[in-house]
Amino acid sequence: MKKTWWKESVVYQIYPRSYNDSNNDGIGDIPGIIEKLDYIQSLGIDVIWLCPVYESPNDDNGYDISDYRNIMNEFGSMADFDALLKGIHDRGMKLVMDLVVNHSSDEHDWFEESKKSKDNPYRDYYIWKPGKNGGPPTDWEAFFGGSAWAYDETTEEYYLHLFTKKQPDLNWENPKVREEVNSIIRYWFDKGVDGFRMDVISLISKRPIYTDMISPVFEETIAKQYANGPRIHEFLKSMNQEVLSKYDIMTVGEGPGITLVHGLDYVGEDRNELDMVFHFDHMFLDMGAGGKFDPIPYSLVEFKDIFNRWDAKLSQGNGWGSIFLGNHDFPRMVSRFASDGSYREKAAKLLASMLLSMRGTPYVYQGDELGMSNVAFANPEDYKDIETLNYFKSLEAEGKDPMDHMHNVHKMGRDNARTPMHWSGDKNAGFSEAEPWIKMNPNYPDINVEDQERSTSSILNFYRKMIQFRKDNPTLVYGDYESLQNDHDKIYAYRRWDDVNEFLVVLNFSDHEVDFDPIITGLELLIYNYTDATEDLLMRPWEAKIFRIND
Ligand code: ISL
Ligand code: CA
Repeated sequence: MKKTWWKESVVYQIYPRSYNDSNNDGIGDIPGIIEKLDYIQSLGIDVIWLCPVYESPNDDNGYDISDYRNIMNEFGSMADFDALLKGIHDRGMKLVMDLVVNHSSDEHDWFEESKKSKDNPYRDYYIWKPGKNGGPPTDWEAFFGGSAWAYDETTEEYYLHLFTKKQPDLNWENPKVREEVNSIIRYWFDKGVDGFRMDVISLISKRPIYTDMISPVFEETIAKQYANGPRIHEFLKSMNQEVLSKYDIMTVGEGPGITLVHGLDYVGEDRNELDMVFHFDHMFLDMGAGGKFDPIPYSLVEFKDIFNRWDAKLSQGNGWGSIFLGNHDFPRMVSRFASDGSYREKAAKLLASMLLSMRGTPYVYQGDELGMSNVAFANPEDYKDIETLNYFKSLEAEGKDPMDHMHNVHKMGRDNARTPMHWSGDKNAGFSEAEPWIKMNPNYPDINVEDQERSTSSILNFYRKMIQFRKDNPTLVYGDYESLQNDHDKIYAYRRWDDVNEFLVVLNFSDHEVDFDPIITGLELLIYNYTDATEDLLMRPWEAKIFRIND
């Protein structure tokens, strides 16, 4: 197992639109992030992952890029970006950006050209197919609903878009596309950027024959028809060989459809492809047959089993994992995996205890360090996310009233994680003097940085303590991992150890008091989320304890 900086780092993810608005236009921006670099550094963060800031028409909030080498005007200038990068490096931190190259915006010059004619030099930058029986080439569904094919009148063909129709899929079979991507990567690495999170990178290799969906279960369609295509590893090896390997950088691939079977293929130390991946096995446990907007309760036993199996698989091949429980695409983790009622504070600290004591690089999503929770806007018009807006449209197309289905969006919508950051109890939580691009979560007077800075027992200060604890104990980075009593449906308990330390982490993922017996002696309590915690193992609701085992 090679030791390296990105394995020892704690990553902080910023969704720039919602972080801090420096010029009071209601939209977060890069100068706003610069204003907060001291705060981010004070958490003990090593790496910032910045969601897309490139030119974009914002159909999918920056994940539809129209110019890969220029900064979106709303976010600032290239000079602002250069100042941000310098500010991050001056504080000893690193910057990882978001590489979105499975698709571009339909407003990118390449697509403007490609759709002009069938013999345009850029035609094969995208995936064009003739229709079939008067309809699209296949019955594929897009991630955000509707057909994955859009018809173009000019050339009377369909183009593929696995996401919105303003996000046409790039054709990676075309060596020119692969070279364009290598050149984009070089451009940002030569500016000093320290790595990329690669958006839906598991989807870039398409199967040569386009056949109809083989399964009504969308996750299966993703894994077997959209992701893990025949040339994916060839493309990633080539990208690594030609560009990535020439810089001291980190890469993490976002991998819809990457199941345990494929896990090591992308990140095994001997694979020379990516450093880490985000898989989603634990992020679909609470989705029923109807997908994201069909929420069901999740099982802790299954949740633990997924973490156990991924850890076992990756450590076999000296691969490395990413540990995350939330990001800009999912509901707030304290609401989703824990409890955002009277136990919210305890539950947020319990999740932090897990996130920061597991094997793998932890990813902290902006606001989770405060225990920010889901929002429940009353009106469909308050929602901005294209995925949610398409869900409302699909309901209306079935003659249903979105107002009767708001609970599904309240539970699972992506805007839950996109309401602006809570800096203070002042107007708009100090995010902006102007009306923010999306409504605030009304609970910001109770959940904000300014308040939590003043309280030693706040969630914010618990994150600082846990991050420091992880840094002081490399056992939590490189040590072994083994969970206890896997069939326990309330307690997640596991050991982390190496030849220096042995720790026991005990987390009560329930509203119930649980008398837990780990059958281990010599326990010394080090970290706890109830201020009056004791060394016994009568675990109160959402109680977390981390012990050193002094045998
Ligand atoms: O369906 C999912 C996982 O299988 C969702 O997490 C998500 O839509 C998917 O992972 C793709 O997410 C990424 O690409 C999208 C963009 O909307 C998301 O914000 C981005 O994280 C298209 O670029
Ligand atoms: Ca702004």
